[in-house]
Amino acid sequence: MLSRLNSVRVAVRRLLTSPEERIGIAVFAMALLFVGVDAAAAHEYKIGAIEIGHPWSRATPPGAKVGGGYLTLTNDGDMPDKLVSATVEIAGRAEIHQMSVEDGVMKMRQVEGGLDIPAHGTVKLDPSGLHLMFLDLKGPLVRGTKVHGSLTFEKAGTVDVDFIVDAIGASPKPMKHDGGDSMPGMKMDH
Ligand SMILES: [Cu+2]
Repeated sequence: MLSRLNSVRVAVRRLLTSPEERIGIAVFAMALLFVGVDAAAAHEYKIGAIEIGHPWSRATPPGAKVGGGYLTLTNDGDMPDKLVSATVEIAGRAEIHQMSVEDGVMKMRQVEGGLDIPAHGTVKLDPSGLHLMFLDLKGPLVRGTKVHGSLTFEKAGTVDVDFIVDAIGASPKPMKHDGGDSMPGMKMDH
């Protein structure tokens, strides 16, 4: 990565004379670099009419027994489908959870009977709502690694997926949820 940037810098220095121009181009090159990193991190799968966008998880602190799994499910088909189960190698089991806030207390409950994915609809699992809960973790989820797992849909069948492990605090939304047994005020409603 650095060598790529350095080679850009060298090329830029050859072409430009003023420091302002150099800085402007360097900033632009950096921006391109980050876009590149982001695109490389995104990954997706497809089975039947179901597209699975960027399965990811968050690193867990040592000793944690639970973790979360997040992804986007898009149904390109004319028939509704359901996510009925998930597995992940590092956990004893995985459940589909819905998080909600009731009377100021964050609660999680299992989604009974599978998670509906409407025809031509998209369902997002993220740290602030619906998520996969990895239970009985056999080891920590380590940032930068991948965790092998599978998703089973009622109609589309089963597909193997890798969850990319991001930082502990990584979240597309500001709300905190570490899937955690360490989080004050959170009741695990299993
Ligand atoms: Cu949960």
